[in-house]
Amino acid sequence: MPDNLIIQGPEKGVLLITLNRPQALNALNTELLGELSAVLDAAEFDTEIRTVVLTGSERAFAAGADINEMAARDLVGILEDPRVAHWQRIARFPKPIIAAINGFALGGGCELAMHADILIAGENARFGQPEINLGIMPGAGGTQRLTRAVGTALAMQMALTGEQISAQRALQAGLISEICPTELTVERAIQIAETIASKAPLAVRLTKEAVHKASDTDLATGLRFERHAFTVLSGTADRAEGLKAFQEKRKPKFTGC
Ligand code: DAK
Repeated sequence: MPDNLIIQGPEKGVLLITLNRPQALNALNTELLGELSAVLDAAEFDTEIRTVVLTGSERAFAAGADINEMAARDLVGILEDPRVAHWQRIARFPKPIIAAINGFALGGGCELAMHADILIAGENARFGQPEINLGIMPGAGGTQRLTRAVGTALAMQMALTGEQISAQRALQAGLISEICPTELTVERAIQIAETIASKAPLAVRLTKEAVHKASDTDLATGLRFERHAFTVLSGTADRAEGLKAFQEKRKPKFTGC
């Protein structure tokens, strides 16, 4: 059992992962990232798990990489940093991840939130890339994913000043898709996750991949991927079931085939 995570479910296709290092505001040390990576390894091939909700506490989603751990690493330690593989593992998880963000999402915490496919936040959420205050810079996508999400102007301001933005500003900028009352953030994320979990899994998987292509490639390549993925789905039993259920005016029963 992981020490730094609370795992609940799967229930109705949703696995709930709660970061649980309250003494350090969920700072992401190697151990925690390793546990998260191992849970996702298992979740990828568990057909009972269709979506993942990732959350922290009301005070902090995560306050960044563990600064004490980072302070102990020299140049070679950074080059051989095992956390890199954990971050890559999170990034290539094929099922949708919904981040339910309350409190601080700073540095690696903001970057972890941006590894999710849907970000929703409580009214008290604060986002920032404060690495510049430590004499470093973002190292897990903060210059790339943030820029794609909110544009160069705001990303540059956040990364160069280290200043935090509110949930309201994050919504306005397109970093998150919804704001909820803080105590309802996780509930709302689970609701979204359950809705997605009720859809045809292969269609969900390919849709996630196709939407990510929009920021990973040029338009022609993205459109080509979309056309191929659409064609692949035409061979699935779930497509036949979805269309038939509509014609028969009933709810579809998807099987993942
Ligand atoms: N690391 C370790 N401990 C932390 C922490 C962190 N990032 N953030 C908070 N804590 C600890 C505090 O030290 C304190 O511990 P005690 O003193 O009680 O033992 C406890 O959590 C409560 O924090 P505070 O007392 O400071 O609480 P406040 O409400 O006053 O302030 C705060 C909350 C979030 C504003 C403040 O704690 C803060 O500024 N924290 C640091 C935020 C930060 O600078 N984050 C960025 C870290 S750098 C990479 C991947 C990722 C990264 C790098 C490389 N590769 C794959 C190569 C990421 C880098 C980063 O994230």
